[in-house]
Parts: sequence; C-alpha cells; structure tokens
Amino acid sequence: MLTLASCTAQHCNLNPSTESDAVGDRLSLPAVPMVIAPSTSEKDAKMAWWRQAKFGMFIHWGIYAVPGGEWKGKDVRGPGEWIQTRGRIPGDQYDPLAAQFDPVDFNADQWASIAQAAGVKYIVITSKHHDGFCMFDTHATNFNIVAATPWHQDPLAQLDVACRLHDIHFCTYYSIMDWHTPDQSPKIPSATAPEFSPTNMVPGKNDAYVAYMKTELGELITGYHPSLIWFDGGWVHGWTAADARSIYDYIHGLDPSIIVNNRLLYGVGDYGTPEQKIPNGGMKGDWETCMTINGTWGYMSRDKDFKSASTLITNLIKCVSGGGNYLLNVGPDALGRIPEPEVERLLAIGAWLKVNGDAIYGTTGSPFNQVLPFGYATQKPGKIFLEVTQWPANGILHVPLGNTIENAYLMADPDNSLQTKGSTIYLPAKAPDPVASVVVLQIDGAPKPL
Ligand code: JFZ
Repeated sequence: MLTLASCTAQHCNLNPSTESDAVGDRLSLPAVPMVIAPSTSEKDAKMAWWRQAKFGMFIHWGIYAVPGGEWKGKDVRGPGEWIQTRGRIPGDQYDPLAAQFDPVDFNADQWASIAQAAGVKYIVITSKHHDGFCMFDTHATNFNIVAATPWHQDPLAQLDVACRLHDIHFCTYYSIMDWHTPDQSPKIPSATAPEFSPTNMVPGKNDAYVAYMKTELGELITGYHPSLIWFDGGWVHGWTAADARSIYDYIHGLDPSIIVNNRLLYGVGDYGTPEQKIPNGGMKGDWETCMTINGTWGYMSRDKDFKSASTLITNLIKCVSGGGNYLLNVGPDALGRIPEPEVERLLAIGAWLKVNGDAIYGTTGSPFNQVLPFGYATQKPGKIFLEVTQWPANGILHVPLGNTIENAYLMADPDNSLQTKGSTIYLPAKAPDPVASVVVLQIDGAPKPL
C-alpha cells in the first residue's frame, strides 16, 4: 500500500496535501501509476472549453453544514464535511441532520451571479459527498435533499439552470466512498463510535454499488447535463480498476463530451488534480489545483482563516502560468448562504480579472523554463503576458527573451506603449495594480526563451 506521503508527483498526480488539511495526512491510495492518457484530437476537442476556462468554483454543500464543524458543543477536528467520521457519529445520529437542513436563503441565481462576477467559467458542486447524502432529486435513495429535508427542493436543478443563464459550465462532484450505503462497511464498525474512512467494499457488493452509482450518474447526466464529473473518495478498499473503467465507459456512453477528473483512480480520467498545492512550474498534461478559501471544504463556523484576495489572485496566476486551472472552493452554510468573507474575496478576484482576464482565459503556460524574479508569465500566439507581482523599484524589467518585442504595454493602459530596449522594459514607477500588474509583449512569432 502506497501512502500519500510517499506518493510523489513522479508516479502519481494526486499530490499529497502539504497544508494542515486534516484529511490528506491519513489517506492511503492504491499503488498504481496515475498516468493520464495522452492527448488525441478527440480529447483536445472535449477539453477545449475547460482549457480555456482556467478558473472554476468548487462548492462543498451538504447536511454537514448544519453542525458546521461542531458536535454536542465540541469542536470536531478536520474539515466540516468530514464531521461524521472525525466525530465518530453513528448513522442514526447523523442522518437526522437532514430533517434540520432547511436552506431557505438558497438562491441559485445569486450563487451563479456571484460566480460570474468572480470570473469563474465553471462550478463543481457536491452531488453526493462521503456521507452519502444526495443533494439532488435521485430515485436511488431517500437519503436526498428533496425527500429527507423540510425544504423539499433540488438545488442542483436550480443551479444548473442559473449557470446556463450566467454562461457558466455546470459540473458535479461525486464521492465513491459512501458512509451510508450498505455496500460499504466502516473501517471500524461500532454502534456508538464508528470510523468510516477508508470504508471497505462489502465482499460481493462491487457490482451492486457500481449499479447504484450508475443510476445516480445517469440521473445527473440525463437530467442536469454536467460538463464535467469530479470524482473523489476512491480510496475505498476493494474499489477496483474494473469498477473505475466501467463507470468511465458508462459516462462516455451517455455523453462522450463529459470531462472526468482522475479520482476514479487507476489511471482512468482526463486530468490531474493536485490538492491544496500548486506544483512549481506546473505539471505535464491537463491539471487543476483545487483549494479551500479558508481551511475547510464544507462550512465550518469557527474557520475564519480566509486566504487574502491577494493570495488567491496570485494562486490563480501561478496555476495558469503552470498550464493548469484553479478550482477555488466555497462552503455555503446551512441556510444556503455563501459566507460574506468568501463572497468578498471572489468579487476581488473578479475585479482583477475584469481588467486582466485576457492574460488568464484562453492562455497557455509560461514560455520560460525558469522562475521569473518579478512574477509569472502566460501566453497566446504572438503575445506574452507578464503578471508582475514584484514591481521593480527601479522600473526596469529584464525579460529572458530572444524575440524582437514589437510592442509592450500595460494591460490596464493598452493605448500607451512602454519604452523597451532589446528585452528590457521600462515601467512607470507605480504599479497599476497592488497585487499583480500585467505587462503585454507583442512578439514576432513563437517565443524564444533565453
Ligand atoms: C477529498 C475529500 O475527502 C475532501 O472532503 C474534499 O472533498 C476534497 C476536495 O477531496 O480529500 C482529499 C482527497 C485527496 C487528497 C487529499 C484529500 N490527496 O490526494 O492528497
């Protein structure tokens, strides 16, 4: 068994979490190479919108938002959505949370408007997390938001519609590990203090569980048309390569345009998903870093440790400069509100993108094979974008580039050319943006990094 700590990027592109995320430290994954299939023209066509999109919003929302990280007056360690196992809560105490979940303030159009104002091009929302609770109108189980809550509504159906109106790709997260299904058993079965992760497939039940997944995925695909399905929780003991392949083939049989991440495991899937970590210089192939905006995925009332807008903008740039996407998480509360500090930060990112989005959307990674002392770079044919996070005090920017620079200007002031001499750019004393200012270079053909 390969533990996450020894799972290096070399043979596995599920990177271990290096931050204090209390989940990553204890997971273990099967020892299989996580190689993503090489690009073909078919795959290129399928991935096209996602490669352009660059920025997505992750939404972890479920009945775990009711306790919000606290059980019987005590703080439970770990992210909010893990409370059932970290709090050793038996099902007969956890499941009734559904009856308390009444998100009367949920407004799909408001969420989609926030997402659009943040500049995200796709959202990925939990359709079912590890607790097994379904956030959509499924016929496969009554443990779902329409049947089991006093609210009786389907937020995914509403969000799906709202996303289309706001020009956002609607995508769903789906957990393979399931603490509710009879087809998986807890790690430590106990009537009073069960520990669920990793669960075990009940011997002989793989086919039944795969069929259950297919029922739900079929409902999602035909009813909500997600552009992408984001699997997770595949570290269940007994989850097999054949199961992973069967699910992938089923999805593509229904809709070959659906993108699937790599967390079905066993090398099945379309792109890599480093978590809470942005690989320096990027990664080979398609990849997306998912990250919390504070320290939890699901809502946790005590977690006020929000990353600054400046950190988040820089993270987005770092991902894109490395050729990847940034999937930034929000954790709405039990009333259906995205916490105000999270909205504030999303809008700050959106304001930056409004001016500088041309350096992000539709670009590819840095042409330079070195770290730039002043920041980051992205490119489009004929153009290099420099995202300058360390504005030079002397106003001089040395760019390690062998091309003729035909024109150089600030993205915030496109009508005024900057003075250049060879590959040296002369900047104004003051940066147009306190976080990252974009310098655009128009060049003669393909970049020639020095
Ligand atoms: C998983 C979930 O357990 C978590 O609740 C959240 O949904 C997150 C997006 O994904 O957590 C993981 C998954 C993979 C690793 C670490 C935490 N990993 O590969 O290091």
